[in-house]
Amino acid sequence: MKAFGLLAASMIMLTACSTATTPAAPAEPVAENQVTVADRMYSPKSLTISVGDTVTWVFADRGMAHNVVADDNSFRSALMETGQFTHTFDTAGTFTYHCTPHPDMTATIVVEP
Ligand SMILES: [Cu+2]
Repeated sequence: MKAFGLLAASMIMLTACSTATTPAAPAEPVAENQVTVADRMYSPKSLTISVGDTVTWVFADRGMAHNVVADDNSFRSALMETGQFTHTFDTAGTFTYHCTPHPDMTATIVVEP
């Protein structure tokens, strides 16, 4: 019985493993803690990270420049159509930010302790 249980457990693990290694649908790889700036919006609109994590904003709205400006001015990027901006969050809290030319473009980074 013990051996059967072990076999069943390893089969479950094998199943889980093969599921995990199934190639994902062909799409652009999305890095951890990444926000895409495209189509006149930030995506995701709310991102939850941990203290010490670095967020990368990837600008990809050709023909329209955006930036990333913290409402408390703790971080600010240049105006960019393409390129990347990174910021490391060293304190916990909720950080709202916006785009200077498009004040309706807003999003939030939640930094958990
Ligand atoms: Cu903008």
